[in-house]
Amino acid sequence: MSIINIVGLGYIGLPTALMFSKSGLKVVGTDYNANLVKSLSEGMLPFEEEGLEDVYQKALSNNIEFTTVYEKTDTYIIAVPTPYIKESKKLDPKYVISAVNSVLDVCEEGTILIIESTVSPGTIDKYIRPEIEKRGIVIGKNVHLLHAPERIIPGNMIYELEHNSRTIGADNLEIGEKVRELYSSFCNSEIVVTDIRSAEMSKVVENTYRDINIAFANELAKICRSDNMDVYEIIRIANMHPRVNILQPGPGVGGHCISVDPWFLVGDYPDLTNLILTARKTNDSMPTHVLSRIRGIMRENNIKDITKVGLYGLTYKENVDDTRESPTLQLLERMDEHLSFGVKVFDPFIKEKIVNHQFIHFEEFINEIEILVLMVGHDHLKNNLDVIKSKIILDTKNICSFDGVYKL
Ligand code: SAJ
Repeated sequence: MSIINIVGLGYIGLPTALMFSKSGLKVVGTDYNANLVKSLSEGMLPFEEEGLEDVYQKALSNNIEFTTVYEKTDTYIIAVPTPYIKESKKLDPKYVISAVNSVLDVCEEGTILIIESTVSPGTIDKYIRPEIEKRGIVIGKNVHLLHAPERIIPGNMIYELEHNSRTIGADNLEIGEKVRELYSSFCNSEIVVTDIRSAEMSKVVENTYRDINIAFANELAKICRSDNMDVYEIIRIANMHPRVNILQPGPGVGGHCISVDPWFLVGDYPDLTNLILTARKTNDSMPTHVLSRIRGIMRENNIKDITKVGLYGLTYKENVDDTRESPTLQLLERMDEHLSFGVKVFDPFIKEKIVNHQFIHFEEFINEIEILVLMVGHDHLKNNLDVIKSKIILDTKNICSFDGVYKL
């Protein structure tokens, strides 16, 4: 193999490109965002991740290239975003389709074309194959099509790229084996080769499983709240059973994966997805549950002014800077719907103002509020527990152990 061209240098494509390059393979990373390409070429990473800087330096010393242009080569990995359409709950494959076409414009005969972007089950058959075939290209001869969905978790990406097992979906086992070998240049765990539809489906099933498990924890939180029981203690004890592993309740489920992928199954199999739909609705109801807890706490403490309430955390989870579908944004949207404006917001990871009444300085934020709602458990907060002690606290992430703290 000559050069691997990774297309899309976002949260998945960039670390993947760096890992291949670190392992000694010749890598070209392509992105249509010229500013991103420029800063990557000048030594600047667009986001932070444990271990990313180190891998980046190694890749730079192995002469990784960043460009806006597609490379003429025989191996491509497409890791462009697959936005989801909020209203229809369906995936929009436009970026994948456009990247596939750009690859087909330049690629060599017999090229290997791997799609890493998460796609809803059936997308490759429905959209990608016809797109290739309408150009008179024979799949399996002129081009080999594969799907290799990623499994890495933001916050621990580099470790997981190396240690998580992977799935390769291929039409042809021999090509699947070849791609398995390619990924084993950095992946030390088992790499399973299967067909493309099973690879698409298993990816979405993994995220759906987690969504359902979190929904169970959230439902338990509501049950325990209604009858004055400690949900954390109950989950802790239940999880001591060797075959029970309940996840943690929280203010909602965000991110571009777990809160999105289950909808693909609901959209495609509406008559067969009662459990999946209920779980989705349960998790989506959590910001409203937090809102009603806030109202109750305001009443109890005789605080009438919503501007005295502050939400800590805007990201979808701890120690990342990604705000997509975040429970705090969902909560703010619901407050707006109820014409309740003025709640204050702070997140140490978000330095630009993206919502109203957002603070950039923590102390200033704390000084302005009476009720502090902990929406995200950033390490920053865990290191500042002394600063928040004097506030009335609603802790949705079970971080504070001091007396008088309200829980979910
Ligand atoms: N959450 C809870 N309770 C929990 C765990 C998570 O409320 O016990 C919430 C988080 O706060 C967050 C949301 O769920 O709002 C999702 O966070 P996450 O850490 O569970 O997952 P993601 O979205 O960062 O990454 C997931 C992972 N999938 C699984 O664990 C099955 C990751 O491995 C995938 O690669 C990623 O989706 C993806 O790209 O699909």
